[in-house]
Amino acid sequence: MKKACLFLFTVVVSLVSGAQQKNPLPNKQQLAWHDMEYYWFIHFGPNTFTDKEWGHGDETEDIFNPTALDCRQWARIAKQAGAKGIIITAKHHDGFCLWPSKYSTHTVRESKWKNGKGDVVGDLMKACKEYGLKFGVYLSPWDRNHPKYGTADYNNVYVNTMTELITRYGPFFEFWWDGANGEGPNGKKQVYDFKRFEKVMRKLAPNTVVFSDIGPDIRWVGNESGFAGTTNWNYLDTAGFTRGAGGPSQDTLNQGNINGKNWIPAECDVSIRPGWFYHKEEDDKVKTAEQLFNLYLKSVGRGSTLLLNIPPDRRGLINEIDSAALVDFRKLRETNLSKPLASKTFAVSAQPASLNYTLKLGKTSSVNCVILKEAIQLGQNVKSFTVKLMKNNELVKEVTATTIGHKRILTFPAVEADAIEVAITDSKAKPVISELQAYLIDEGLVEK
Ligand code: FUL
Repeated sequence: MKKACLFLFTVVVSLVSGAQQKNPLPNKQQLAWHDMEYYWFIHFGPNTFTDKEWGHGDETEDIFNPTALDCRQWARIAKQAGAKGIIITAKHHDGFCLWPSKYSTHTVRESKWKNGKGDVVGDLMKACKEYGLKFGVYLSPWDRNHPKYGTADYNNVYVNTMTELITRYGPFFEFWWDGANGEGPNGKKQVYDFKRFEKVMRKLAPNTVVFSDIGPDIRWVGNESGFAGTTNWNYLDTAGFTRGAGGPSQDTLNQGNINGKNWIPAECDVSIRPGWFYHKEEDDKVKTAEQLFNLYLKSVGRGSTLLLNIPPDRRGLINEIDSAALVDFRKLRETNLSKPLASKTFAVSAQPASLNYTLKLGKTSSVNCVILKEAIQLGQNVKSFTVKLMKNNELVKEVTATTIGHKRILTFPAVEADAIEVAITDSKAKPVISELQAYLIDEGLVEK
């Protein structure tokens, strides 16, 4: 009897721990988000007019007065630039609401712009619809203007504001919770009730992916320079961590946790200019198309997404300098990454037992870029792999790397090859590679 009990106990324990060891999987919304790859952030508000990055919240509303604001121009350029969506700072740390919120007196309604009748969030929502772009919002929990900030009641204000946005302008593809938490007008910091925010969010917007340092759906990549780790797991452990200062180390956010308990992929947020908001003196510091391409390789090409910030200027327009770089960036992606030398898809049911994937180029060609995709709907499993560039069945060059995930773009000095072999050298569980492609890109674009 004792023996039987012990046996049963062992079975139960191994079943439970087996279940815990199972890889978490992305949900439908997260998969759709991974596929977006590249979309925009828009930082706009009083800071645009005061030349600040973090307004104090005491700016007079009249300061917000764009002379030619046109959200359709933003959406048109985003579309032309190949971005898949736009996330706007509906409210930044200064507390100014870009829509006429019922829960604040520091909004577009109190400004001179359109005699207080304007609504930037509403205009952008409509423009995104018109241009077939997804729409999302950033709503800063830190509020340096709201009189209730720093008191328990402010959590009600935040929930009400969030609810107002979701019900008026949703559904959103993504909702951005910034972890920043400083003092408000009464000199106190707020204890954010994120548990409640999350509950309300899930109830009102179950299909919205929610960003914060530690998710629940997407994590911060650990830097604001636009690059993910060369090893980048979509898994993250969040137990014991809080948003903001209590989050995991920046390295952990950059690389994820190989055995993390949750599917919380990294998003690379970065600005096209040094600042998040528009400043005229940064007009000569706009990233070039080549620099943006490099960031694309380091974000999308490392299995993450690229959230590129484009701050409208004081007219309320995307500046000509930025739009020129953005359109050129699209051209670079198109000329370099739309016509592979060879491409092959591998069905889930037709994976080679040896975990060796072959791509024949048809003829000897110069190659300096290989793209791989893992079938992440089944999890992320590749821990390391080797790309072998072959010519006449002889090895010409070997490139090794670690993770793949949604997409991995490897670039290297060009070699002449007629076939590519990819060997998965280590993995968590049986990996599934869904696609393998070879390209020749401009030499100057090869990642340094
Ligand atoms: C940070 C903010 O403090 C910056 O102003 C900016 O909005 C960036 C995207 O997130 O936490």
